[in-house]
Amino acid sequence: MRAEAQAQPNIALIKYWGKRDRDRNLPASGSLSVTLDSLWTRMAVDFGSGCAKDCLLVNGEVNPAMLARVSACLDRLCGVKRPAARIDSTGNFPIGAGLASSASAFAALVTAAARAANITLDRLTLARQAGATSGSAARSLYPGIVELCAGDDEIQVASIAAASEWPLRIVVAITEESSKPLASGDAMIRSAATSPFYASWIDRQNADLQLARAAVQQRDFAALAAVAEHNCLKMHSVMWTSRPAIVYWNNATIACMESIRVLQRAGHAVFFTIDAGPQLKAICLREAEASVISALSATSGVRRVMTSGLGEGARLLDAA
Ligand code: 2P0
Repeated sequence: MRAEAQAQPNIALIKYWGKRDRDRNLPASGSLSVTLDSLWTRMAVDFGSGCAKDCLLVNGEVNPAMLARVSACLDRLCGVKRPAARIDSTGNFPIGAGLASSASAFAALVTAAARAANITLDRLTLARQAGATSGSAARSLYPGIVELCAGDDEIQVASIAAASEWPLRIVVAITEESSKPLASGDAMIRSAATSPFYASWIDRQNADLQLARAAVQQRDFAALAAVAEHNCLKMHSVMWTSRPAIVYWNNATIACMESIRVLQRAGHAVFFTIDAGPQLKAICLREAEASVISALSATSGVRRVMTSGLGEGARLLDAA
């Protein structure tokens, strides 16, 4: 009746920004990401706690704001006749701040809930269940470098390189710890409805995915850097040209981009990406990591940096 699982967030290098089917939460295009190892969310799901209604605690505090999404995810997975659940979520990084906390949360939730309800599902089915609540969560079921294909009717997800096959490092510059003002799901719906660039953004996603996939297969860091930065800046152009405009950056985000440019001019193997929040994520080879940490830590407005390698997909911690 109770099980606990852990998942790590993932950072997209080719972004998901737009939905094809809002009811089923299907993405309008594929995406490609890296699953982290040192940032994590743990979810314990207990269907035998005896509570009358679902109850969600996040880092020890009751969290009514996220409960509806969590309950809907459990209903989809276990059926509406399931017992009420007590869900305990803990994590070691800021929530709702553009660090993919919903990806790790829902990947861990479906993994724990399926075990707690004694339902046996393969990894892809769990990924589709997680993705139905949070599109990016489907990728956190898988390790290393992960590609999600939009598919005709259902998403497909697969790991295209293990962490050991290309041990990239990720340095996250945290410029703001509080939650973002606009949830990414609502923001991408606004972009689709209002940005004049949205259609061409979606049209070009397959070409970018192909370039990124080939770069991963050939371990071609420069090629991956070029397409990932371009893809990130295109997504933010779509956000900026939405009405009202969606701007997640702050001054420190831009200062961090300049710090990465300085490192690149000095020959370091590093590139940046930015998601629906003001944090900058630097992806680098191991030999560049110390310089990246030092440059981002010294950048004006950076509160702290977190570092990570590539990690495993969601997994059970225990079951009882
Ligand atoms: C990504 N993001 O590919 C992109 C880049 C944010 C920017 O996926 O509406 O929280 O719940 O499916 O998964 C964040 O979107 O959105 C996201 P929903 P989700 O990582």
